[in-house]
Amino acid sequence: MNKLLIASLCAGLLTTTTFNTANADDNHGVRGDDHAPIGVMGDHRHGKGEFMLSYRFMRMFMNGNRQGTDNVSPETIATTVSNPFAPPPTLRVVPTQMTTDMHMVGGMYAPTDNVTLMGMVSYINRDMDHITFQGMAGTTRLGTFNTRSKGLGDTKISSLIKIYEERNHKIHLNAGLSLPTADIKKTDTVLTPMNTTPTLRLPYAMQLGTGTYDILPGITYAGSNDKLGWGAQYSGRMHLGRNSQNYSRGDKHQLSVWGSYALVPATSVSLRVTGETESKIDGNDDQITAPVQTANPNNYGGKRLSTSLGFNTVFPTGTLKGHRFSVEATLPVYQDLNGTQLKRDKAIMLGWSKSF
Ligand SMILES: [Cu+2]
Repeated sequence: MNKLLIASLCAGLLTTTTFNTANADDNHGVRGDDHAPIGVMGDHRHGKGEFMLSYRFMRMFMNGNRQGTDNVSPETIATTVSNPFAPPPTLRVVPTQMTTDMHMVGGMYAPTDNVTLMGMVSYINRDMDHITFQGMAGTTRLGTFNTRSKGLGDTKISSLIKIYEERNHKIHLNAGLSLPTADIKKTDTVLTPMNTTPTLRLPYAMQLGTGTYDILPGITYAGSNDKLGWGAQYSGRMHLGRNSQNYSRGDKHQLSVWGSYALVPATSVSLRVTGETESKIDGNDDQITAPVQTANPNNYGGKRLSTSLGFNTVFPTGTLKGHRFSVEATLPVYQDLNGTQLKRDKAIMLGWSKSF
């Protein structure tokens, strides 16, 4: 993963230093920092009649467990955390790590200078490793197993509406809706403490969407001068009612603040800090009852702070003219998690986009 980031950075630096950068400012829209770091969604608008196509790939890792801000071992969880679906009295299956891959294809179109419309579909691949402890009590490990789910994610549509714009400062509203196009009834085979391997509905964390229509409000500010760019975005996700399985994922609020420096006009590096809060799940799916932390709606959400290093380049000339390549690597700084949960580890996002 680190090699991938370094390779992307080197490739970007190499290509941009070969360009004659003196003319780059003549070519409207080729600044690297015209876009926010790739992890920020709905960060920029387009001019009337302009289209943009984009592809993003994100890989997120989770590793090890935490209660609040304290790390906790699988043995401690298996012997001390009570199981709401008892018996057994405590949790006997403990997740140890998770990888989520997300492919996102997006389109943008500006019917007027004041409004840009945006849509995004995604394909998600989740993979979680677990330890199963033997029987009703104790710390004897029976074995390990892995569950997987993959498929279409929820679909997002939104409008970016201009509030204010002058040469160096832009503000717009983000008004979005998430459509429940993802499957929330995924199943897989598990290893139980009794050494059986039934196929069960997977816990909430392994499902591919929320199952609800969600509103996605936000406001975005972006500023720039000669070499520097900066910006901030609030974005939220509020769930409308409960889904077909009688629960609602926790509402989310996120604030990102970033700054960027243009190495040459077409290429910028960025630093971003993101804080977010997420509530626990409301209600429950009565098909999800295994003795594992992820089956308990209270073991979701919390407060998180992360920092991201990014790179953004758009080719000003040549056969790749107008093609933008971006990468952003994220590390968690602080995580205060509700109940008992896997904690986030590093994440990386790669992106391509092209305006027409
Ligand atoms: Cu765009």
